[in-house]
Amino acid sequence: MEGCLFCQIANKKLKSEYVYEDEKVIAFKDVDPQAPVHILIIPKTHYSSILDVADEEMGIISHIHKVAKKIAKDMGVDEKGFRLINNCGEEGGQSVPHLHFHLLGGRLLGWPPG
Ligand code: D5M
Repeated sequence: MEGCLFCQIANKKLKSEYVYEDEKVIAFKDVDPQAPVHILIIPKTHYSSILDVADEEMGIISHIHKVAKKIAKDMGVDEKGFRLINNCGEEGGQSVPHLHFHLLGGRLLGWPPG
């Protein structure tokens, strides 16, 4: 989508530190890491949030989880554990309106989140 930051990263008009790519998703390092491993996994198709994903399109969410599992293994955080988070909307803490999942690991993560 025109003007969308993560669409620009997905189509490489804006460069990022990519760690994974396939035909449906792309993953890159978060510019403001909150943990030693902080990766964003996004669909290449623009969805403003999870609320925009139609029931029949939910396969993309399962695919993102599959990719998260692979990245967690590749980055060596699978054994000690990691967190996969989707922030949705203003009170959910979403600041970029293109669906994304945060994969965080490499330290003990607190709960509940702030
Ligand atoms: O998360 C949005 C995340 O996106 C936040 O952790 C910073 C990150 N971000 C913002 N701009 C960039 C670029 N250009 N590269 C990589 N990461 C970026 P949210 O859940 O919406 O608050």
